[in-house]
Amino acid sequence: MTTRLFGEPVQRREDARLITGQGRYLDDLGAGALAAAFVRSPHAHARILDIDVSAALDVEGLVAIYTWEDLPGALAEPLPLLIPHPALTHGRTAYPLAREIVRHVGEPVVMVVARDRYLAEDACSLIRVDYEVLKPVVGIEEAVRGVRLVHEDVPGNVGAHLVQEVPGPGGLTAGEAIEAAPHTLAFRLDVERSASMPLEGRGVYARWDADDGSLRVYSSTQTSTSVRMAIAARLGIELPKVEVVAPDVGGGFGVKIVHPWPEEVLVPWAARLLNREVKWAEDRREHFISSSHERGQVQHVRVGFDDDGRVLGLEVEILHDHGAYTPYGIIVPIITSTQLLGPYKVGAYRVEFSSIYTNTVQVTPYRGAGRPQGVFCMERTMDRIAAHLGRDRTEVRAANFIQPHEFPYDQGMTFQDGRPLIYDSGDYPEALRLLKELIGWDSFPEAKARAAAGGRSIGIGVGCYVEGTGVGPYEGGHVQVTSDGRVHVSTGLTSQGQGHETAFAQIAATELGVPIEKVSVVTGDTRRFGYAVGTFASRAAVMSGNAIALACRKVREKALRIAAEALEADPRDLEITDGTVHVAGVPSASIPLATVAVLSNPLRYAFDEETRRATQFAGPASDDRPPVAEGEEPGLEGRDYYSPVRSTFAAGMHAAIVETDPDTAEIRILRYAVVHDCGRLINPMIVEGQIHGGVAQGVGGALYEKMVYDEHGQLLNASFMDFLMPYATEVPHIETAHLETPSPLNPLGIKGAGEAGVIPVSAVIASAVEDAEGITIARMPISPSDLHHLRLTR
Ligand code: MCN
Repeated sequence: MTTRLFGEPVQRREDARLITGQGRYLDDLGAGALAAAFVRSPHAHARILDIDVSAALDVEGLVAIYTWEDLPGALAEPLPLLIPHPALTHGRTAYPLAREIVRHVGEPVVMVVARDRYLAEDACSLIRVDYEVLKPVVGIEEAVRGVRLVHEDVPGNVGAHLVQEVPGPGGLTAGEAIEAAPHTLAFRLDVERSASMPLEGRGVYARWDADDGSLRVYSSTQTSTSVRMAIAARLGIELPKVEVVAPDVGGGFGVKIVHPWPEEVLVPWAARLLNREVKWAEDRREHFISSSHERGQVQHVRVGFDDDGRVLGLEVEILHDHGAYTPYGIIVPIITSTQLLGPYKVGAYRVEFSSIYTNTVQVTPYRGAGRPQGVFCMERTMDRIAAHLGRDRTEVRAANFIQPHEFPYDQGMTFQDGRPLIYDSGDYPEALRLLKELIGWDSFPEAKARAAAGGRSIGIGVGCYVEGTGVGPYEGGHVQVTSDGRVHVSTGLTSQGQGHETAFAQIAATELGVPIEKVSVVTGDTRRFGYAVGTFASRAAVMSGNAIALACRKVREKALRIAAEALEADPRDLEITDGTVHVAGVPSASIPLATVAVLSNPLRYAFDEETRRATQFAGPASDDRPPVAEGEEPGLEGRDYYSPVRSTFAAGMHAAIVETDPDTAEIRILRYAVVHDCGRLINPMIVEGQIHGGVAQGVGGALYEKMVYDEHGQLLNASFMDFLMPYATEVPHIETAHLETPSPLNPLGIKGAGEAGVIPVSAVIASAVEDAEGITIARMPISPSDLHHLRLTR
């Protein structure tokens, strides 16, 4: 049995539970609870004139109906703007229930509580809301004309405008560098909207305990501690009286970071008011029209470059479709604009974005959070430079790479928190070499010629990215060894399927020298760990992983101290393997960690004769010292936090070979290769699983997914019948190679991996389809009909 499990492909221990139906998701809880349902706006933009609930009052089993007028105190205020920014001059958030105006189809207007969901929906259908329908603003182009306004007090529909400039050598501006460059290009790119689409939608279930005035809330969330704070503040309950638990969560992919969602405060409020358990579980249509979307951007690019393809100046202007509200600030376009440069150093850079309101579902981060759009922009630029110069696409990329000796590398950008964006480590030339080898880049021209001779058209594409991961401010870990030798690990952030139970157990087992079977892990339960930020931005491994390691080191240090006393040895001579502390090289001089845990608790030792006999070691010292020495605590446990100065930058490169059908224009991915660098790997099998899932979502963004709004602001494809997502049959086999350049920023040397797979896929597929077809692609996704159209206009 080994306890050195860091870096091993340990099978995910949570999977047996999750794939055999033993998981406990939100809707598995609260079987007898009252059900909430919502009347949501059928209009994209309208004034509410009247709400008539009279017909609904006769519904048998109806318990309550609430509109904005019923909401007390802080609950009646707009939902919080979570990440403010000075450039967000006109941030706007929704009310939990619409007040006077609705700004997108799906905005909640009335909450109904009834005996069950059917009755609640029946009552909803009988409520008449009288609207004065206003003309909606749909699409970025219409929004920027500024003729019609989403928010009357937001001129031009511009919520935020931000410019960042990095001068080139000699202080040249990007514009000047482009003018002076031997070659220039200018073009427009479009990326369509998509959305997280977790298998399990959002949901919340609340129990009020009137006896002690406390609230227990279960939420399918990525941020249980923040939901807890929001509920306490909005409902005016003392924080210690509110507990929030994230049960098993069936995917989040970003949409469940937003906090609080209206339902997350309304359902607990109703539970308290009615003194009954209340539950709401989102249905798929609600998820389409009432949660959030992402990606939609228009980008205008101007680039100047030399004969080798080196970028001398780059200007990018981004129009970011923000939907109706900005609860998560402008983090998405900030990420696009600051991380767009990827692994490249360019001469001078100017990026400008405007965050635009439209009468559509709000935009908040979805896996990749702004990076897929940025990578699409930069990688399209690289391909166009290569095409212009007639150079190999990988050569042009290599000519622009930041070199390994140049780290830490400052891109000159300022991130959301005002801090500089500095890449900590990486080896981009080596990653590209590995990728070319893996996909067979250099021999592809022969394969392409052979295919062409046989009447087939195939193409190869490439795309590179970096990703700032492990963002702060902090995360914590608590580790306790109990007298049965078991190790209980808890951290406050939540899990949505990332394999934390396994990876964090691997870290604890390695640090403490115990078998992994002895380690249990709890996440997302404010009863166990109250201080946390949440799971997003590929941060859990870096943040909680390091916090747990640090907490384990505290426990280990204490265990060695106690064991040294019992064994009459020097702690420096001790090591722990397989759950036993022993003197190095003298296996007979040993003491089980379980016994050390017993010795650490004088209460147990003093009162339990059996324990005393079983341990065979001296109890607390018999001299004049108190049983718990000064500065010491009973128990074998430790808590620590990890708080980094800045993010650590993971990186990767993907390549794909596609085949396009000459008749149907169908695009098939024949091969897909990934080289990925997330620093030291805790569990390569989990990381590969994360990459596979990400690539699958990326394939959706590249070939299928878009939100189709009509001119009235109606989402026409708001169901899985109409919104195309890739099935397993459309996801290619993914070949993966890992490169490990440890992060110098954290004790474990790790970088994040959870979003990596999705980020470059659109860029890679565009690159490959272009190569197969000899056309120019400027918009994703690309469907067979899009390709057909491009063929006609080539
Ligand atoms: N890991 C590792 N070695 C590393 C880095 C990570 O073994 N060097 C492991 C981690 O231990 C963890 C997994 O890989 O088990 C992902 O780690 P990390 O990159 O820290 O990402 P998070 O755990 O913070 O997860 C968030 C990330 C994001 S931002 C989205 S969106 C996303 C994703 O993870 N949503 C997911 N992956 C998802 N996977 C599932 N199944 N469901 C989601 O909703």
